[in-house]
Amino acid sequence: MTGPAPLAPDAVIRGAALYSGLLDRPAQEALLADLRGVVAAAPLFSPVTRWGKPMSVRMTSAGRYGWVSDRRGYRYDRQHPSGVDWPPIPDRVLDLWHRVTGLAREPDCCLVNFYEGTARMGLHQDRDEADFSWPVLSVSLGDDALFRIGNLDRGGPTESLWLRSGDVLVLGGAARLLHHGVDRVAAGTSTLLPKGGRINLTLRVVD
Ligand SMILES: O=C(O)CCC(=O)C(=O)O
Ligand SMILES: [Mn+2]
Repeated sequence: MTGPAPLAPDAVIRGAALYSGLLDRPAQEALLADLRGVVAAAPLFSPVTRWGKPMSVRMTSAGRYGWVSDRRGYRYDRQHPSGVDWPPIPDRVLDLWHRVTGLAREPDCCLVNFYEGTARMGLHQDRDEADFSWPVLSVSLGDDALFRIGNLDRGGPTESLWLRSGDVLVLGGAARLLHHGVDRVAAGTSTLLPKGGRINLTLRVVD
């Protein structure tokens, strides 16, 4: 691993590194403009679980791989469900990854999660990647989200924190495989998205 040293976090919660307000409003707006381009090339879709249950989050991806879930299960795919390649990860997103992680290696996937209304994400581990020594970096944009972080096993005590627009969270090292999820999004807490809601970007090295 080469490159500049990783950035020092503002807080560490169960080993997860939190960079509060790392992106100021102009940086958030610039990222949002980039994401509009991603969504134009690879529209948001509503994934279903292996059991056919719709997920409440709509999603798309950028990069060599995108994360998809359907009746065939969860996996990384080279193409959007429509059959088109995923658009490239915007340079601004890659710059943020390099700046925060200090890694020279680029992420393969930038998952874009869009939370509207009562959308949430149940406790899970990110474990569809080949090598868990690479960190996962996530960016929050828009309304505040109540994020829950737990343990390597499914049960046990958890801690909750509010992720706000411009916050960056890194799950790396011993925290890489911690269970985590989003219990709810607080409508009207941000003016970034004209119609409200929350966008989460999750950057991962896949293979
Ligand atoms: O929305 C978030 O903050 C978390 C998203 C997440 O955990 C995931 O997409 O795997
Ligand atoms: Mn996750």
